Amino acid sequence: MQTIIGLGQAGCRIAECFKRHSQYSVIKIDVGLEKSKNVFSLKRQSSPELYEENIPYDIGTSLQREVKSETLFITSCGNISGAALAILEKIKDNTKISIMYIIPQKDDLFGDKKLQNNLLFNVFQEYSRSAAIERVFLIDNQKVSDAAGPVPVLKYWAALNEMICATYHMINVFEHSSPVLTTMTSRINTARISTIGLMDPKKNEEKMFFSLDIPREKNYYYGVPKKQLEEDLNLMETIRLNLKRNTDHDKMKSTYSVYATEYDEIISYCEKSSTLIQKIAP
Ligand SMILES: Nc1nc2c(ncn2[C@@H]2O[C@H](COP(=O)(O)OP(=O)(O)OP(=O)(O)O)[C@@H](O)[C@H]2O)c(=O)[nH]1
Ligand SMILES: [Mg+2]
Repeated sequence: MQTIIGLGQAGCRIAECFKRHSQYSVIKIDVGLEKSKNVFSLKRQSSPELYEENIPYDIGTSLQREVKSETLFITSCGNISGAALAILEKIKDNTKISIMYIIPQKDDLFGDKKLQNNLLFNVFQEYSRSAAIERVFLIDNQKVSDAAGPVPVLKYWAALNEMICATYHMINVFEHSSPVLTTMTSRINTARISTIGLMDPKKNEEKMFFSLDIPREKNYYYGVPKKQLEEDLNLMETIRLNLKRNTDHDKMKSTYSVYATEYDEIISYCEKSSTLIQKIAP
């Protein structure tokens, strides 16, 4: 079982989506939440710094008790994200941490949020490069929105959050199942700055959730209906062609894995990882 910790509005809402799947234990931290098991309410503060200075003592001991062996910590860069590093510090000896960092759209980045984004975007990448955390997944709301296509205003965040959760979850499920075919070997240990996304196998179109510069490793996951695995004569060639087209430099390691599913249609996802610190788009 894996722990999902959501901090702030974006973090908590995405974390909430994971409750649907029995593999996860979900913890939420924000202001104005009704306190219950695995829900922690912080006092509202006026700046990220004040959140950092005012972490209640008991939250550390509770989190240490609750976290499982692996944790995905989800946050964006609102004021409350000032508490992120202090919270991570408290649980780092109790669980293996990965971070999912949500980057707001450009028109939503100003004032404290912009400063906080500059800080967290870099710090989380430095943490993962130095192996203080397992991995950081960079997720750009604009890219997720592009992948989702047109959505009614009232369903906007819900649609993005569902897509982020489903993509992470499916890759996670595939990683923990046996492929019928794979070219995957052990991962490149230094490529820990990652992103995830969807793949349209027919059009050979990737919809990644962050535009990762110079990926070192790309892993494609294909979930194929059983019947198609038995009968489709072209699938193998399509998958290999996709891989070939998407390998854009010599040092890049591209792999694919094929899994049997009970779905009616083929589904596919991609995870990319880089060794290099990414820059904020100008
Ligand atoms: N993907 C996604 N992004 C969101 C959601 N809600 C807000 N955001 C983005 O996250 C950024 C940070 O805002 P919030 O998550 O609301 O901030 P917060 O973490 O609650 O922090 P405060 O400033 O203390 O309220 C916003 O500027 C939005 O761009 C959501 O439900 N899903
Ligand atoms: Mg908030």
